[in-house]
Amino acid sequence: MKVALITGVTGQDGAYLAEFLLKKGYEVHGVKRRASLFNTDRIDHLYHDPHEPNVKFTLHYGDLTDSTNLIRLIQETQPDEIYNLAAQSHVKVSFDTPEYTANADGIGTLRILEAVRLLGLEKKTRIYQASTSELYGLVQAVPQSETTPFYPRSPYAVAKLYGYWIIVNYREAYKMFACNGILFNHESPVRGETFVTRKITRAASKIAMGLQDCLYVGNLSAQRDWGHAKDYIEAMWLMLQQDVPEDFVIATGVTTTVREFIKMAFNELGIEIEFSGKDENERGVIIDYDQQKVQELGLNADALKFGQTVVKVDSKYFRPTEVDLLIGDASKAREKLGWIPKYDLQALVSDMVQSDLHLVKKDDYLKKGGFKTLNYFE
Ligand code: NDP
Ligand code: GDR
Repeated sequence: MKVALITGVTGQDGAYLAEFLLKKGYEVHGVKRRASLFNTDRIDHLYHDPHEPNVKFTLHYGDLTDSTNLIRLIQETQPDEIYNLAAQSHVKVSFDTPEYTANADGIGTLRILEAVRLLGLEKKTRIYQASTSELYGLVQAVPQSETTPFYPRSPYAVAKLYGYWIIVNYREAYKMFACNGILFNHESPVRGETFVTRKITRAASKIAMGLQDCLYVGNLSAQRDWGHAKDYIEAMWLMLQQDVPEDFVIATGVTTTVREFIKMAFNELGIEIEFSGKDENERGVIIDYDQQKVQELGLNADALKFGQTVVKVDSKYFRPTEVDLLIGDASKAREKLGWIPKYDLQALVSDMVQSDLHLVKKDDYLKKGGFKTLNYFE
């Protein structure tokens, strides 16, 4: 039985990957951070009481900023594969916490490589590094492939650039099996709520139920190559099953603006949005809705008014330096890994909106039934 260690197991990708590896028969160890509240929502369905027999999924406390912790965890678990997914992963937040981001995302990668080396596991342990399309930053060429030059545009991307190159360096210097997956944006119903896609699908669902008036966003013209996380975690695993360690771009090859994503999300709910105005004055307005669909989905028709502004721009969401256009060329992954995504953008939007609508309806139902979140301070 193969043993995998996943850092960032409580995050979007960590949760999907843990589930995927457990289904493949792996023994999976996950690293979670200590928090003052439970932070394991995404993996609770995989967790079993450690007192039960044959438990295959174990959680350990840890942090990428703590070398001795990482050395001990790797020594205890002796992993065949390490998936380094842990990171301060929010690009905008990295401008507020640049030093921490460099420590966790950049030096954290080095700590893992050094731990494996110190323990003499270079020949046994294969390492996957969560690299990113943010490395391309300021557009040099499109579509972006493994050979496109990097030009990072945020403290996050600069930290990940260090992570990328230290993986390449240790592979060349010490013959370690270490790979960079240069993954373009990938989303899902469990995407963090402050990333733009999830922010949009949650807000559209709330607006359609009459529980929110307006969605405030930043740069509507940014273009991203959005795929589904379920497809992307499979590519991570495939990279570590090859004979030779290499870096791969993982992307759909289709790019879309934030503006268009918003339209698609509302459309999934039968609501048509039109944008007008420029820059900070741009806004999205309801111009039509499909009454039959609204009824079928159980939305709040009284809350939907023609001409109602449901999207506004707030400059606080702009970044000091932006990445305008990402579109990936995953030909190498297709040819060498046989990787082909199953979800297209429409299927992704649909999956996310349906899931958020379900959650919003559940909350609404509980509220109407007189239940509210327990407030200890009341
Ligand atoms: P998430 O933000 O959902 O998850 C990040 C995980 O890292 C969480 O489990 C978080 O813990 C953990 N973490 C953060 N800081 C530390 C630390 N100092 N020590 C230990 N754990 C830490 O990210 P995703 O799942 O979306 O992404 C996974 C990885 O892939 C990240 O490295 C990200 O940068 C990278 N990436 C993501 C892409 C995407 O589109 N999703 C595209 C390309 C790369 P907690 O739950 O406690 O916050
Ligand atoms: P990104 O994802 O920065 O690409 O990083 P995010 O969803 O945060 O932003 C995508 C684009 O949307 C624009 N945008 C907004 N973004 C957010 N978060 N909130 C808004 O209100 C908003 N309005 C417009 C942004 O300016 C940007 O252009 C993600 C993360 O998962 C990284 O960890 C990963 O490396 C990259 O994807 C690939």
